[in-house]
Amino acid sequence: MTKEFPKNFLWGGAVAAHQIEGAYDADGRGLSCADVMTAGSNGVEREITDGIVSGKYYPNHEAIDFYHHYKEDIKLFQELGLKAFRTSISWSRIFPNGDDELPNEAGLQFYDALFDELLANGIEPVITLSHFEIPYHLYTEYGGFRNKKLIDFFVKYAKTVMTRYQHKVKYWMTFNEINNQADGQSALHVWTNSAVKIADDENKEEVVFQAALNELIASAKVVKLGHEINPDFQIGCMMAYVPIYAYSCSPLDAMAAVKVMERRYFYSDIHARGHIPRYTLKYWEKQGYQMDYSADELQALADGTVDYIGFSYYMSNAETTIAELDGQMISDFPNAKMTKNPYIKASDWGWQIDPVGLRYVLNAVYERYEKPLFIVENGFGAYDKKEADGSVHDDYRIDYLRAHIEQMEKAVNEDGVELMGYTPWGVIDIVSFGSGEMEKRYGMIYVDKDNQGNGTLARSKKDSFAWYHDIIDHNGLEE
Ligand code: BGP
Repeated sequence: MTKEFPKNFLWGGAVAAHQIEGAYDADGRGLSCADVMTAGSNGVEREITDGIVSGKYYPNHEAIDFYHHYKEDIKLFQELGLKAFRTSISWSRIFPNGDDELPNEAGLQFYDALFDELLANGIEPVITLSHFEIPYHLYTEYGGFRNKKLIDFFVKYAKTVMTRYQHKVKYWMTFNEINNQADGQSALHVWTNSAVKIADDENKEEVVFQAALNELIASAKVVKLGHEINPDFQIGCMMAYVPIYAYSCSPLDAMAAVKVMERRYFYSDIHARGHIPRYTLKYWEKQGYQMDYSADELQALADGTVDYIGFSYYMSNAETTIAELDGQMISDFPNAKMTKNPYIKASDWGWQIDPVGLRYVLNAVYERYEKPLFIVENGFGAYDKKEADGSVHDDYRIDYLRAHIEQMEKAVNEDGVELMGYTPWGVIDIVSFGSGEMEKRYGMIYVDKDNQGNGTLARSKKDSFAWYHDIIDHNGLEE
């Protein structure tokens, strides 16, 4: 017996343009912020360079060269049984500098060909407009999304691609994991998400809030515009949901967890509800932040609420105890410190594996917004070992995915959550975003390439390939 998912459930796989395509300077493409990050390794963070391309190894420049291999890859996706494929459009393929007057026709043609190939193989494209890459020129020239001009550049870019692909793409998302810049923990996230330039003497948090608000305004304008271009479009946001549990049953810990979650919900609260939440307005007031927004922009937020909530889910986290926060009051809380959760295990990269956390998120978010949900990333990054005969026995990945699908099924069939689909991350091995390494692998399809960039780029199937094929075939897990 199968515990089935809804009919037309979008079983798929997900990637992002700069982590898969390579061909970073082909056919008129401009540099994006993501192209000028070096690889990190052994816990060293990726370095964001001054944009000079020679003399350094940039993992995204070739990636897995999907730009030239997409036909053979889509054949494999079709064999796997995918019903949906999530990728992003590289903004700098379309507008090489971001502020160009006319789009780059060769870039537009690449995505025409890609979407045609997917559709010919019965695979629905699910498209993110900005997945951690913004034209580099918009950073150097304008200081990124802190500058209101970027709202217009983004709207123009979105209008161009939504018009061009209106009969090929139905499912869209605006900014990938927009809430990852929430606490500014990782410079990489701030940099690739909003490409924001911050002077040393500025209040970083205030600048990032302004950039995020500008992105949210841009997103809302695009949602409205997209519905005018094609009323059948389904346009969502894309959030990273990492539930933060209270460290203990102390009421202060419980309250602290609420406050830190608000910091992450700020983004989807605006996307889904169309106004700035009261807790953020209070926080800005308390901090004395002078945020720049007009009545027209507030109206744009209200007019451009999303159709669905797309999100990634990899792990959960736990809050430190109040005592460990050096006696900070809850109201000072936003700069949360996370601690290891003794109830769950972590991956080699310290990501805490928590399938029940996915059911928790599905329930919490559905209750909060009552809009359809779409899990557009979930997966297990691991070191894979390729055997002499080319096989990869990735039972740990199968275990991870199965456990998460089990919880998803409970959320749908027992809790009544409306779930559109599931596109596990890195259905084929690609460059890792966090480390820039190839050998943090997520795929069901192995790609022969190592951390130094050596390899034939040959593709081969891992054990998880046949396993996932059966899941899709049965529309769920067999008991
Ligand atoms: C998300 C991003 C992806 C991605 C994934 C896995 O944060 O949206 O771009 O790569 O996480 O992260 P990593 O590649 O660092 O393992």
